[in-house]
Amino acid sequence: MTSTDTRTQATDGLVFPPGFVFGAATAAYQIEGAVDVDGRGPSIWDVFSHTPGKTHLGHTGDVAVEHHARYREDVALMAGLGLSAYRFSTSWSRVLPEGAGRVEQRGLDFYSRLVDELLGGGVDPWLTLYHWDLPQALQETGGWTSRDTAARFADYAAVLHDALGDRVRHWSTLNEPMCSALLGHMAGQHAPGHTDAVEASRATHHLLLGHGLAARVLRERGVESLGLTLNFTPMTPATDSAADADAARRLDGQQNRMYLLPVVTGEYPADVVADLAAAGAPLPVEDGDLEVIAAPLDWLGVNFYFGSVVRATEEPTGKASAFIGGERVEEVPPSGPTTTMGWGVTPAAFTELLLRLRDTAPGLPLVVTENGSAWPDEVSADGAVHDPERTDYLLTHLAAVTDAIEQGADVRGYFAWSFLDNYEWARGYDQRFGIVHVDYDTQVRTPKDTALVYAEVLRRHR
Ligand code: IFM
Repeated sequence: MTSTDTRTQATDGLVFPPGFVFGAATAAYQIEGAVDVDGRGPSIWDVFSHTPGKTHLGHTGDVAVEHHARYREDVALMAGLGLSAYRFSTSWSRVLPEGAGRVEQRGLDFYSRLVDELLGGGVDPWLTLYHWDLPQALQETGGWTSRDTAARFADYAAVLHDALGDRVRHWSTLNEPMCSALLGHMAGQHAPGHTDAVEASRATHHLLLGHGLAARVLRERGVESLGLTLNFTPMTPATDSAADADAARRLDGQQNRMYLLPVVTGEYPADVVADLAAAGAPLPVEDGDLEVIAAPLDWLGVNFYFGSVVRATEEPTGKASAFIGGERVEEVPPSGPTTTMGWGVTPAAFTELLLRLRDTAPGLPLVVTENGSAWPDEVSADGAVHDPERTDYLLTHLAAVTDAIEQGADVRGYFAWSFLDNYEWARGYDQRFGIVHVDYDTQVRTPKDTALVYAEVLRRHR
């Protein structure tokens, strides 16, 4: 059997609705490099990654995978694989070096060239305005803990849309506000590296308010494909005990419902609001905010990597992704294969999540804006990158999507994370999520076996 036969066989049975969008995703700081080119201002990730001890081996995004210089080659690779869409983020401080006010035309020109290249290659651009890289100038006036940052975000959305709105149809405001708020302000693992529940609570609300204000600006400018990307970690209690059930409720509340419900129902989850107030970290909600946050969307971006099994503990665990520093909860170590991130492989939890979203947000189309896995890849002697674990992950998760669609979830698209190996934030270049391998010494790109299997899925779909 040839490798093409094997690929064809592997994709048997994966049938998606007509018009289903297949793409891959990246984010500006993770791939662009060129941090001091063409007037770009510093972002919180430049500062954080250059702070000793914050990232794996002190890795930074200074060079990343040189996408700023190599975008033409990258778009050609996407087109060659048959991707119909590409999800990328724009760097706020490349466009507004001080976060507000002065626009850097050369920054806009870069994204304009990228968009033209994509359209020329038959790849539809899906633009995300914020993937964690706040301009440092805005951090110095309070960052997301300041209400003003939400208004500045809406101004930035207007600048981007005025420059690219004639060519970019699909717009998303934020990527994973949970991570910006909790990993950045409570766990201290991400920029700006703070550990303060009050800050995390304020950042949560102002991120969501920023989403709502930017969504309004984009709507006023005629955007008809508008979304927000949230990440979800389904939480299953380890046992039937009331304590484990409550542990799962609390984490699900803090990580998932806290970001989903205000957007789709116009209300924060009452249990989390009460927990936050009890912890002395109330949300800074003002009259009318929730109406702004709950403005109708055209699609919800869903990022899924794994589901967790959680149990209650006697002592506080310092659980990272929670508001409450003294949380008495821990994740049960995953069974079965784990990725190099230490994450389990749980496709059934993906189907369950999509079904839950079908029920929580009826009528709102879903787009899987990220899904993928990191493994220890190497270029083999034959010049290829054989990554069977990633291929298996991809195929089982695509099957999980088709299962959900068959059960009535309105899923319209799937973006593999990530198109390229890249800078995995605090984990640096140690984690490879790409479907395309990057040699970090030479910047040579090599599509992994997974990319070829994915291309076959796309070919059959067409
Ligand atoms: O690399 C990140 C991405 O930036 C946001 N979602 C999760 C990915 C893997 O950790």
